[in-house]
Amino acid sequence: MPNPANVRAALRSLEIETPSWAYGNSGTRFKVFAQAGVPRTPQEKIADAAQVHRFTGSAPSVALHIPWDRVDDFTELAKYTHDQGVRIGAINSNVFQDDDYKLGSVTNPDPRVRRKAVRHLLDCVDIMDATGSRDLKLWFSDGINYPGQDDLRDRQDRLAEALREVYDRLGPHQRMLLEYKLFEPAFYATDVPDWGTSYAHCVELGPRATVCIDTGHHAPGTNIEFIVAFLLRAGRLGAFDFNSRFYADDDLMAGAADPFQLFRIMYEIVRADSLSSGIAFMLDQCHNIEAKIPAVIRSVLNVQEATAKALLVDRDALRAAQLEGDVLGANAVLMDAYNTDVRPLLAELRTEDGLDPDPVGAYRRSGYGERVVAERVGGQQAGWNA
Ligand code: LRH
Ligand code: MN
Repeated sequence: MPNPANVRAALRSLEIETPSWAYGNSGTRFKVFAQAGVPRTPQEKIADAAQVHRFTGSAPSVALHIPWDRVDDFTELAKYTHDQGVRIGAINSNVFQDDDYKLGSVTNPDPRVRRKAVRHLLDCVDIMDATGSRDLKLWFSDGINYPGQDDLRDRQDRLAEALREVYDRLGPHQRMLLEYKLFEPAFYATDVPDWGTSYAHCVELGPRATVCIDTGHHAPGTNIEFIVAFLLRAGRLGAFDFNSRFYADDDLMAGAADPFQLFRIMYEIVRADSLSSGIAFMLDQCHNIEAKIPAVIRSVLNVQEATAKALLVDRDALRAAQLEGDVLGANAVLMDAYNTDVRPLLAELRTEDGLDPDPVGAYRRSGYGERVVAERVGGQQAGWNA
C-alpha cells in the first residue's frame, strides 16, 4: 500500500497554474455573456488568481496571454504579482487574432507575415526575461480549410524555421511548450494537429522544447493517458492545459466532464514519479456562464482529487497482478483507488495547513465576489478581444 506520509507530501507539492483569461469574459461565436465584477486589467486578473491560491494553497502561479495581458512594465507587474502572493507563470503567445494571420502566422505563404509572427514570439521571450517566467507556450491556430489551399510540406518547413529561431533565442532556464490541437479554427488541416507532430518538432529543436497536452484538443475517444505515458518515457512532456469536454474544445472545468480520464492521466504522472519533476500543470478554461473564481477553485480541487486517487493506487499489487496477467485483478486495484473518497484526506490536509477544508465555501463566505462587483464599475472588461 502507498505510504500515507508520501501521499500527503506529494499532495502538498502539487502546484496548479491558473490562466489569466479564465477570469475574463469568454463565450462562443454565438454569445459572450459578460459578468459583473470581471477584471478590467491584468492586475485585477492576477488579484482574482491570488484568491484561488488563498483558498486552495495549490495555485501559486498565473499564466499570462500576450497581448491580452500586455502592460508597459512587466518587471513591475511581476512585483505586483508577488505582492499578491503568487507569481507569473507561462507566457502565452497569440498569433491567432490578427487580420494578417488569416492564411497562417509562422506558416503563412507571405514571408512578411511570417516575420511579423516570429517578431511577436520573440517579444514574448523578452517578456519572460522581465517576468522571470520559465515557459513560453506556443499554440498555433495555423491550418487550412480546403485541400490544395496550401502545401502541407511547405507549411511544416516554415513552422520548423520559425520554431528554430525562437528556440535559439530562449535563455538557459527557459523552455518552449508546443501545444497541439486537432482542429478549429482550421477545419481541414491544422499545422500542429497532434502530439506526434509536436513531439517531432520538439525532438528536431532540442531538449528544452517539450509538448503541451491540452486535454480538449483531441479527437473523441483519444486515449490521452497513453500520450502522457509515451511522452514521459521520451522525457518530452512539458505541460498540461487541463480542462474537460463532452464534444470538442469545450474548455469546461477540469474533471467536470470526465473525472475518470483525469485520474488515469494523473496516474501515469504518479507512476512515472513525475508529480514534481518540472511538468507544468496548468488550467486552460473558459467560464462562459458560471461564476469564474469559484469555477477555477473547483477545478483546482478536481485536479487535487484526481491526483490523490492516483497516489492511492497500490502500485505493488497492481504490478503483481499485471505481471501475472490477472486482468480483472489489475483493473480492480486501479478502480479501488479511483473509487476511494479522497475528500476527507484533502480537507484534513487543508485544515493542517491553516486553510478552510471547504475552499469554495470559504471563498463565497469571504465576500470577495460581491466586493469586486461593487468596485469594478466602468472601464473595459477583459476578454478575448475576438
Ligand atoms: C487554444 C488554447 C491555447 C490558448 C487558448 C486560450 O484553443 O487552448 O492554449 O492560447 O486556448
Ligand atoms: Mn490550451
